Amino acid sequence: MAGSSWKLPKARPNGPPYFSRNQISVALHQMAVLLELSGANMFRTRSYQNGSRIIGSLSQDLGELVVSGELFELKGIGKGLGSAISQAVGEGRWPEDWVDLHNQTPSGLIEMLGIPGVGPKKIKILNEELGVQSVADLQEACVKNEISPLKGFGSKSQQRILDGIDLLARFSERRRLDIGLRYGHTFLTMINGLNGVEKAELAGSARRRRETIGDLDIVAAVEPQNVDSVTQSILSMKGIADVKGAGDSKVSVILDTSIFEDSFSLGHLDANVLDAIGGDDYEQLESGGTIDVQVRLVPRHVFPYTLAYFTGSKEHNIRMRQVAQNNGLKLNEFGLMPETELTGLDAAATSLPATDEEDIYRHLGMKFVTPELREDMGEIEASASGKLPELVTLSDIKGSLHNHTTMSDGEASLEEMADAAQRMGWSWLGIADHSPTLVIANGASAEDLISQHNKMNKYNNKWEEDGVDFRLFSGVESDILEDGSLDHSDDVLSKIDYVVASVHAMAKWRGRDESQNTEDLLKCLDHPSTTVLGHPTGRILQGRDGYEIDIHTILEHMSEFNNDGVLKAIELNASPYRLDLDWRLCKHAKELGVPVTINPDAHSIRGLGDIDYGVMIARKGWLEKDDILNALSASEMVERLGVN
Ligand code: DGT
Ligand code: CA
Ligand code: ZN
Repeated sequence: MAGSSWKLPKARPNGPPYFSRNQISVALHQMAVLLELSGANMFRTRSYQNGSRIIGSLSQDLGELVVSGELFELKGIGKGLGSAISQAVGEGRWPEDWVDLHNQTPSGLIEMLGIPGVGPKKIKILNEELGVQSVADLQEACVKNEISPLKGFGSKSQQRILDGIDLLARFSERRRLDIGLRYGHTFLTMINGLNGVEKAELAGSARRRRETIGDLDIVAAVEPQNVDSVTQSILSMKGIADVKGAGDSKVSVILDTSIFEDSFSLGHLDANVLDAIGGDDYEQLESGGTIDVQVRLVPRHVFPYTLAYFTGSKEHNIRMRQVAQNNGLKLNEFGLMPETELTGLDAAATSLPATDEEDIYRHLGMKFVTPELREDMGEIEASASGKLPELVTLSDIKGSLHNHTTMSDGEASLEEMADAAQRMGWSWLGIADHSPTLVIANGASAEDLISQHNKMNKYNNKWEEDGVDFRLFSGVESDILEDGSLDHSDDVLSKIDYVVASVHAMAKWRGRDESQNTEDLLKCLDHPSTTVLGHPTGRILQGRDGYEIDIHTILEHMSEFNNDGVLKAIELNASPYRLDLDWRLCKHAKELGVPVTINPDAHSIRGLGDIDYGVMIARKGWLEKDDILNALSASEMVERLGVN
C-alpha cells in the first residue's frame, strides 16, 4: 500500500550503523508528532522536531559521529536524544519509550495524520471533543456536520477535511504510471549496479505499462552464492523507508522519495488537472509518499521464467499455462517442464532451457508477446497465429497536435515550444490553445488566435525557404459548449488549420445523463471544423471519473466520417494524469479505422515529454504506425488536415 509508513524502521541486518541518517531523521519527526498527539509539553516536542532537522541535514556520516561521540557535540542534540540515537545506530535497538509511544498511539489517529491539512493539534481536539478515533469516525462527524461548530474549525475546514479523506483514500490505493516508473527505474538502476547482479528487470504492472501501479516487482539474476551479499547490499541502499521482509529469494521493502537525487516535484500542471487531483495537498502527499517493491533473486537459467511469471498479467499467465498443458508441459515461475513430482528449483533442473522470454514463447509455438500486450485481450491467439501487431515506437513520432503556449495557459512561448519540438527531432508541431469560454485557462480571443496563425505562417515560410524540415500547424482547443457547439465563429474556425474539440465544464457534463452528453458530442463532431475529439471522457486518473458517454456510438460515428474520407481523429491524451482514450478502447478505434492522435497536451517544454506515456499506452492499445497521425511527415499532415 502506498502512503507514509508510520512504524519505526527495522534495523538493517548488517550494522552498525543499523540505521541511516534519513531513517533517524524520520523517526525523530514521527516521535515529535506522536508526542504532540499525546499532549506532551511543547519543549519536548520541539526538541525532537529540531533533532529531526539537524540529523536530516547532516553532511557528516552519522555512523562515524556515533562511534566518535561527536554526535553529542552537535548543537541542538541534547544528552537524551544523543543517547537514544547512539543506541539505535550503534546497537540496532530503538529506545523503549519510543517503541511504547508508537504502540500506545491508536492506529486510527496515525491514519488521520495522512489526511492533508489535518495535523496532530487538530486530531487531538477532534479526539477530545468528539471522541473521533479513526478516519471513518472523522468522515462520519463531517457528514453529520459536527466539525464546523468546533472552535477553530468552521464549515470550510470541515469540507476540506472531507476532501482530504477522499484524496487520501485514492492516493493509498494505487499510484499513477509516471510515479511508479520514477521509483521503479531509479531502484532498478541501483540494483543493476550491484556486484553479483547479472541483470535485473522491472516486472509486474509497471512493465506492462498499466495506467496505475499497485506495487513494483523486480526480478534479478543472481547466482546462489551471491544471494546473501546482494540481499545485504539492497537493504543498505538509500531510499528504503522500511524492510518488510528478506528471505533467500525475495526482498520486500518500502521506498520513499529520498531515493531520488533531486527533491521531488511534479512539474507544471494545468489548473484543470491540479484541481481534480487535490491541488497542492496532492503534491504534498506525493512527496511524502512511499511505494512497496518486491525484488526476486533467482539463478540466471531460471530468470526468464521468473520474469515472465511476475510480469503477468495473471490472466495472461493462466492462458499461457493452458497452452503449456496442451503441449503436455507445466509452466510456472521456475520453468517449462514435463509433469514432475519435484518442486521449485529442483523441478527447474528438468525445464526446457531459455535464455530469454522469447525462448519460452518459442517452445510453445508462439511469437514473443511484448509485455504491454499481456492482458489476455487477444494476444495469445495473435501470437499463436503469428499475427501480432508491429507496435508504434517513440522513434516513429514526428509531431503532435494538442499543445499550449503562453497565449492561453502554457508556460512557454510559441518560439520556445517550436524550438523544443525541433530538438526532440520532430518535423511538425500543432498548437491548440484554449478558447475564450475557458476563462480559468486564459482562453485566447479570436484576434489573438488569427494573429498567432499568421505568425506561424511566417515561420513556416521561412523554414521552407531555409530548407528546414519543420512546420507549425495552427489549431485551437475549442471548448465544447453545452449544446455541442464550438466556441468560435465558423468564420474564425475555417481560417485556422484544425480544431481539437474538448469538454471542460466537467461539473455540468458530469451532472447530465449519457444520452444527452453523447448527443452533444455527436453534434460537435458533425461540425465541419472539428478534426480531433480531445480527452474523450475527461477522466483524471486518481482524481475524478469522466462524464458519461457512449464511446462506442461516438467511435462508430467517427468511423463513418473517415470511411467517407473526412478526417475525424480521436485523441489519446498522453498526460499521465489522463491517458484518455483508455488503452482498452484504442484497439477498438483501430478496428473501426478511426485515426488516433497521441497528444501530450503540453503546457510547458517539459510537458512535451509526456509523449512517452502516450506511446506506452498506444502500444498497450495495439496501435501501429499507420493507426496514428503522429507518424505522418509534415507534408502528409498538410494533406490530411487539408491545409492550403
Ligand atoms: P499491481 O501490482 O496490482 O499493479 O498488478 P501486478 O500485475 O503487478 O500484480 P502483482 O504485483 O499482484 O503480481 C505480479 C505478477 O505476478 C502478476 O501480474 C502475475 C503474477 N501473479 C501474482 N499472483 C498470481 C497468481 O495467483 N496466479 C498467477 N498466474 N500469476 C500471479
Ligand atoms: Ca505489482
Ligand atoms: Zn489542452
